[in-house]
Amino acid sequence: MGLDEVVITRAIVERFFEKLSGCLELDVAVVGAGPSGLVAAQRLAHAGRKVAVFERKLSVGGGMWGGGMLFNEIVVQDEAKRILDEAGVRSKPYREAGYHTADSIEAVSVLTSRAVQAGAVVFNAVTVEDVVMRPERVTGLVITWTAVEMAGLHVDPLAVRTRFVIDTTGHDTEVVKVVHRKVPGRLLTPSGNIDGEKSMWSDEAEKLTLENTREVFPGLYVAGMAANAVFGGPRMGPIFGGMLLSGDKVAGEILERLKAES
Ligand code: 48H
Ligand code: FE2
Repeated sequence: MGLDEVVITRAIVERFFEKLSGCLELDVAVVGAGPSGLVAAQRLAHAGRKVAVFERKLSVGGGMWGGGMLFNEIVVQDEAKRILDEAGVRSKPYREAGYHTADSIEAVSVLTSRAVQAGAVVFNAVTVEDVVMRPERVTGLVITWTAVEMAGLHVDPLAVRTRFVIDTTGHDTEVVKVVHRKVPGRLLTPSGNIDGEKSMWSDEAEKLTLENTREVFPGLYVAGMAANAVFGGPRMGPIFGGMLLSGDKVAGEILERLKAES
């Protein structure tokens, strides 16, 4: 059989657009494919929900590839080890009780493969630049190619509709920032504003990450590092248990909401 460049091209174009048009109306849109976003997407998709993940970079995994300061091992605490176990990420107990380590490359690749195989569709190199709002609720996302953003081209974006959005964009908490800019003072934080991330305090930060994983504006949840950045919690350093547990928690809460609202 002779290979035909145009058949190859048509196959890519058709399959991509099938995938994209299948994701224009979602149950949940996850913004950012770091550890918290990947875990949330996996759990939601596994429960049969229509989920897409939009990731600005070409690669998924966010800040997990580099472990701590590029030493490619991650640490998780006892409470979070079950998430690595359930996904099939191997970990080793450290000699101090309560700490476990895992290879960060294995952690990213296995969590990604679980999410995708559960049915979450990942769109890489796509940046979320705005939200769709009906006055009192976030009802969609405004997306563009990261390449367009990088080149500074004046190109109008496209939109997807979704019942819930999860901001898992990490330290920059980009979706919440957009909403805050459009409707200042109206976030569901104590101040109504973005309270800002505090300095490192691992123990407190890991607890608060879970507490801060919640709805921050109708239709918009925040999870992972973004949760502390929005609600004024400290950073935790390179311990990833809170990120995994936060992704798991936000998925559980949204599954309840979807059930209640349908
Ligand atoms: C599309 C976007 C956009 C956008 C950003 O930072 P992440 O790894 O996120 P988390 O919260 O799952 O994990 C945080 C962790 O990596 C970390 O930084 C920790 C634990 N720090 C502790 C400390 O003390 O520093 O991933 C976020 C992802 C990235 O891949 C971004 O490229 C992506 O979101 N992203 N994608 N549209 N507007 N903004
Ligand atoms: Fe970080």
